[in-house]
Amino acid sequence: MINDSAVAAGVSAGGLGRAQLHELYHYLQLTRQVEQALTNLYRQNKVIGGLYRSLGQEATAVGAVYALRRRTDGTGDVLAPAIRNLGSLLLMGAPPAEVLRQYMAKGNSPTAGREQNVHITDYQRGYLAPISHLGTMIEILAGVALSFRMRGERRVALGFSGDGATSTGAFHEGFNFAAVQRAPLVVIIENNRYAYSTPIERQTACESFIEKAGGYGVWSECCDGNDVLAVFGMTRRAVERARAGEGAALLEVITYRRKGHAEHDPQHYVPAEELKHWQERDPVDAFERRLLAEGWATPDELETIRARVAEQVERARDQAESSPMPEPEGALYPVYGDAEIARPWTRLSLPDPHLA
Ligand SMILES: Cc1ncc(C[n+]2csc(CCOP(=O)(O)OP(=O)(O)O)c2C)c(N)n1
Ligand SMILES: [Mg+2]
Repeated sequence: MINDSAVAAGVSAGGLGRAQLHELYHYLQLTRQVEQALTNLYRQNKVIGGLYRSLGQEATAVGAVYALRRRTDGTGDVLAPAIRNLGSLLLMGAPPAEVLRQYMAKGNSPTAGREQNVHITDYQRGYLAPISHLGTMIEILAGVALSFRMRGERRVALGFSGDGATSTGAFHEGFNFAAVQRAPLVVIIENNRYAYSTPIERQTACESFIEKAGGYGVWSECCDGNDVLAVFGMTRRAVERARAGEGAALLEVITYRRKGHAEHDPQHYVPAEELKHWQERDPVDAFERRLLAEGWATPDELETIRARVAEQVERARDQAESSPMPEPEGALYPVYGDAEIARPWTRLSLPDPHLA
């Protein structure tokens, strides 16, 4: 079972005011409800490709990205999400309808149907599409963070990595480089216990992933990934250090992947009691209980937020469903960044074999 002793205990509201706490709840609900809409669309064969759920992990994406300097003009912090960080894109400013169009591969989606799910780059909002090869984004982010440092920009790069992705060479090379360069890179290892069907016991001989931080010589912290305020507080500390020139940080959140690797995976390898244990630690329910118990929100206020989100998601879904699929010939360009193409097959100025 999960090593509970690695989970830091005791957090406060982290200096957040009532409106900010409500905003966090809004984004937790938005992430969950957008994903629920996606699940329904997937079952209707309207989602193209796999659907990788973040059910039970929403607090990680939401809490962490809330600690970033989020801008929409290309001057803010930069994020590289992994497949289970849909919520992080919503926080960085992606409208739900745009996200749904992307998952449905619509012609007016950010990649016009060429890419799936969170594989979207937006330099203005500050997020980079993940490269599918695990660990590779840590190398990319090491470069992004180094460029911030070299240009004297007080910006930070934040990357998510699964527990499985930490076992790649790319993860090690990228992170070590950032550590040595004292680049402002914060990496959050999302320990959700599984990589496909491989449990963490077969992924690492360490008790906790942050034990590896000593080997890199960086600052580290671990927290309960299902506690949105703990994730926010931990990430904020790492981001502030990085922004102040104190270098990279390796963070770990303890959470759990409540669904299979993707919707097609019935997760037969998961013991039922393990699922039940984590269902009872649902991050959205836990935050709701906390908001009420501390008097940070009333039941009516929470109901209003949930209803507003439901309405927003329904509008987004209608908009995405009524969007057109891409034109088939659009797949031929712009593949290599060609600005203008007379005929798709002439992009390298080669003789056209069909006309020869
Ligand atoms: C280098 C590499 N090896 C294998 C894969 C196939 N693959 C995609 S996701 C995945 C599991 C990832 O597990 P983890 O990093 O723990 O992330 P999680 O799915 O739990 O969020 C694997 C093995 C890949 N994309 N890249
Ligand atoms: Mg995992």
